[in-house]
Amino acid sequence: MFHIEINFMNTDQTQVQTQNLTDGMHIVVDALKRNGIDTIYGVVGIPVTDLARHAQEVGIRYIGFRHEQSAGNAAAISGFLTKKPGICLTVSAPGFLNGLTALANATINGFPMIQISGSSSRSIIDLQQGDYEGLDQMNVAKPFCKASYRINNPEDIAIGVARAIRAAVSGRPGGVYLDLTTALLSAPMDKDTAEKTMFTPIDPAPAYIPSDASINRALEIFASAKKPLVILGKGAAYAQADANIKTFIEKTGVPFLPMSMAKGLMPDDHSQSAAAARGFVLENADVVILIGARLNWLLSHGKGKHWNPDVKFIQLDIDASEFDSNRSIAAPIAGDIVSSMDLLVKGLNSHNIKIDQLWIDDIAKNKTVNDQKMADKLNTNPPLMNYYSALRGVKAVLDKQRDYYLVNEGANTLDDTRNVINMYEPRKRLDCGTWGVMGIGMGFAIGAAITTGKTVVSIHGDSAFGFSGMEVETVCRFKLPITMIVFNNGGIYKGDSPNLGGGTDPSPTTLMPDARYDKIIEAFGGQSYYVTTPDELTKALNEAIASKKPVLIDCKIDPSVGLESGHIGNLNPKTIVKD
Ligand code: ADP
Ligand code: TPW
Ligand code: MG
Repeated sequence: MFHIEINFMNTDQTQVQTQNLTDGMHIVVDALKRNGIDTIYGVVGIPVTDLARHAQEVGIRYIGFRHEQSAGNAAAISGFLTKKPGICLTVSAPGFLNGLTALANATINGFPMIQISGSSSRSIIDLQQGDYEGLDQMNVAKPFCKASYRINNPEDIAIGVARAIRAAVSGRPGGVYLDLTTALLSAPMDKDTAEKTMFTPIDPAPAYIPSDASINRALEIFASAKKPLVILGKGAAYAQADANIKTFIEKTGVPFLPMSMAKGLMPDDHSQSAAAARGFVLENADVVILIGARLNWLLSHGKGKHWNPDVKFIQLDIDASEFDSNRSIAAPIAGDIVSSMDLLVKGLNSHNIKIDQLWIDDIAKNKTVNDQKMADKLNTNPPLMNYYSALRGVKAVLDKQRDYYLVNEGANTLDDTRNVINMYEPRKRLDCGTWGVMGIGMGFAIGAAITTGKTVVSIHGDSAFGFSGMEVETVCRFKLPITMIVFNNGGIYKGDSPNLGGGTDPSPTTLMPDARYDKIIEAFGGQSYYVTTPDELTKALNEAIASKKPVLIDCKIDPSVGLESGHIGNLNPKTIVKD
């Protein structure tokens, strides 16, 4: 379909030459396809428009977005769901930079993705002579991803793609940047020679089998515990060791706590879940088994008043440099979680794990008290909905669903939804992750819908939604079964904060209290609802899911009810002078 223009002396020769020629752009698409890439998320323009067209021509799905950050987030979440790198395609400089936030976020979270950007002329960039969208992208990308490569020659394309794939999925997964120069995309190459360069990497994410000694050491410490606890992280969810994790937990009877995106790896209503006794188990556990979870800020670095100071850690991680990052790890298990769990489960036969019934009973008592507190919060009926009464309306619907994905972003909207909405299946909850980043919502929702073909319910705070809200058009253009719920309290955390200077400008946290986000989807032909009561919300959500079409529900929340910074207000700077 695409013709290469080369000026030859005679017409016959031109025909012969072009028949046998291909070019960098076609070779790139060929290499991606042969590596099993079935979808590209992106925004086109010079110099990658034809690349996207040709990808579509050969049967790769191309999902065009309104902003590269959302395309990158979609690619990242598809990587998390499939263990294959999601691909994000962007133009040079500004498009590249727009995608870079998502690439960095993927790297921090351990999601495999490859951002492919076109770039301008090397010689002009290197001498800073002012090329169209000129930027030294490969070097800019380096601190934000696992690896950053540039392909300069068409004969290196297969190698370059293989390197990018390996870097993204091996070890701790993450983001990779792949720079394709305009010169490369137009570089001619003999078809047969190009064909000979093609290959796909063998075993790109090799198993990493832990030593028997590390498994035995861990099981001995586990067997000595009086109050053990398992913490499941999103690395465990990613690894897809679901059956062995279930066996290990159920066979030993050990209580478990899921990190946010590991919810559903074991069902939230499982009798061994200690989620409702989180504070109690962290303060009291004497041995904690971290399965694909880091001791970062989300676990108070394993230190301080939230933790038993004498706790011993067993940690399963594919990245051995993670051990001792915050606390000494008594039993590091360096390996991939599939292999590690397999050996741990086998090792249970030769170790006598017996969990103290008193520990189980104490957790149960603590859970009962907290469950009651939660039920009380959920059962209030304030005149204007608060987060809990609204979530009661959502829970009434989602508790009956299994076959759907939940995307969640915001502050109060994030924390309260996580605590109220149970997950029952692995890798179904997708959220702000390690950085607590706003704006992942629409990209994750679209990425999940495209990757799985399933229904997605995305719950956004009104501020969070604003970061990627224009992707509603993408949802409608691709007719995706996504129901977006905006918890609209007219602000970041709260909608009723004053301007401390007394002027008429809205406060830093104030957004429009009477904004109607439902009107946005109407512009693109989608279905809208505006709800002010839990029952209306339940009805709207039921209808929305049943329709399998794009729906946006604006859910009016009392502007005065949010907590500053949600559940992490303690992380704000402690300024001496209070206004
Ligand atoms: P959470 O936020 O849920 O606590 P983190 O993202 O902090 O989870 O931690 C995930 C950990 O899982 C990372 O340290 C990462 O190296 C590890 N990990 C990811 N995939 C695997 C795997 N297949 N096998 C072992 N460890 C893994
Ligand atoms: C990329 C800082 C954390 S939470 C939040 C912001 C702006 C929005 C909270 O308001 P929302 O939710 O979404 O309406 P709610 O229910 O509490 O009212 N920029 C980025 N990421 C982050 N985390 C911020 C800013 C922030
Ligand atoms: Mg809000």
